[in-house]
Amino acid sequence: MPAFPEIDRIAYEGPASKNPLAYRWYNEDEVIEGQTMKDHLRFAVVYWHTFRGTGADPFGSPTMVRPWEDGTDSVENAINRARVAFEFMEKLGAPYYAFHDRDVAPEGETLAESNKNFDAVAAVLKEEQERTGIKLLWGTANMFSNPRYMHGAATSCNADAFAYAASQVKKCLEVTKELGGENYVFWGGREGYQCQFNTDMKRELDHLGKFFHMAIDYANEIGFNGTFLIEPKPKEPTKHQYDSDAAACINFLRAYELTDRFKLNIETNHATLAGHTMMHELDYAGHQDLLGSIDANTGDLMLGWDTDQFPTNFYLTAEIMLMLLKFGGIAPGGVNFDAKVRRESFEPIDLFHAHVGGMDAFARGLRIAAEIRIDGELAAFVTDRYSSWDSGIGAEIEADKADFKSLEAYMLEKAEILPNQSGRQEMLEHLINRYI
Ligand code: XLS
Ligand code: NI
Ligand code: NI
Repeated sequence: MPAFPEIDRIAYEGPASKNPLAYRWYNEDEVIEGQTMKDHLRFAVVYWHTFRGTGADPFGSPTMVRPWEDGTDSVENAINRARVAFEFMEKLGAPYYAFHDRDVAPEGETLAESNKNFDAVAAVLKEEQERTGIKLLWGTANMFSNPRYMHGAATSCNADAFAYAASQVKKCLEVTKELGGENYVFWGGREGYQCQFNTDMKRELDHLGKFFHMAIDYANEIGFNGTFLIEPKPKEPTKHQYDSDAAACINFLRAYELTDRFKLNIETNHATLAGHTMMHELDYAGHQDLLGSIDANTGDLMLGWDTDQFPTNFYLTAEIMLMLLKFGGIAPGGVNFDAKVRRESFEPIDLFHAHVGGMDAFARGLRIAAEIRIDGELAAFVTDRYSSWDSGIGAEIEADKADFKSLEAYMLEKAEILPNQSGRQEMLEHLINRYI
């Protein structure tokens, strides 16, 4: 029996549609900049918020009404839920999904039992993938919920926690490979500290580097060729997370010689928690050629934690899409909705409203970004702004034909420089609004 009998496949109805369960901007087969919208956006649904989110918060109990759940933590319930998840994604028209090992299958009494549960559900996931053509964007291991990880996983003070985490990642890599996963993510929720007085930071970071090398070695051994992704986040649940932002992650990847195989999965709400915009984080990772995928959500600027809301702001999605287009697209990553419905939006239908709105906001962002690029005014402004580097002394500096002595000689002759150009910030912000 279908879980959403009243919902058909969500259709593209165009900008004039007033149907809330239709796409006004996301027309998956429409070609923009030489590629279909589907291939540009590579939307993914997350299993954890969408199918495991309960609506509980630190002050209140679960609120979500999910008629397909039988209330147990059984494998049978997990399998039934997997069928529901695929019905949902199929009706939405989402080409990808992502999970943590413990979202899809219940944790057992022992590692062996957990692995067995995971295999049983993975077999159904595979069947559903084959039935629907929906693919796995990435897998990841949950190394933050269980109390064994209270001090961290790879960065724990307890070597046994490292060993357990390694075993969990080993299994999750095997399953991700079996399901054709295109990437594998590490979000270091507890890889950080609460108290520096009890922390040997150097030792913890060395262990983290070692852990990632072991992951690469094992992936090579089993023939998993997907990209590894680190997901920056500055805090929550820890006071300080080692993967605090794109720049910190990249520094870590370089220091531990991991850039051959690792890239970043950048999340909007994590960027803002780090005091950056999403655009900043994407630009930083992108120009270092380390942009791998994005977790598409948004925070609430009134709140200081990871609210993981669905993105609806065209301004934000246009900025993100400008960056993705600038760096040649997001594949083999995707636009992954690491976002949850509010606890007051407790009905199953709200899952559709949330995703349809998020996908459409990104589709609109893609259209806006493409128009800005076709018109070329913004790019021309930036090119012109740096034109002093295209000839004369600027070109000499860039071509390594200058040194401090030659620059001094040049300046002594020239005597002074003039502030020759306005930054035109207000004009450009106004220009962007033309397209929104
Ligand atoms: C939490 C993270 C998490 C990762 C996957 O803040 O965003 O959901 O995406 O472990
Ligand atoms: Ni998050
Ligand atoms: Ni995330």
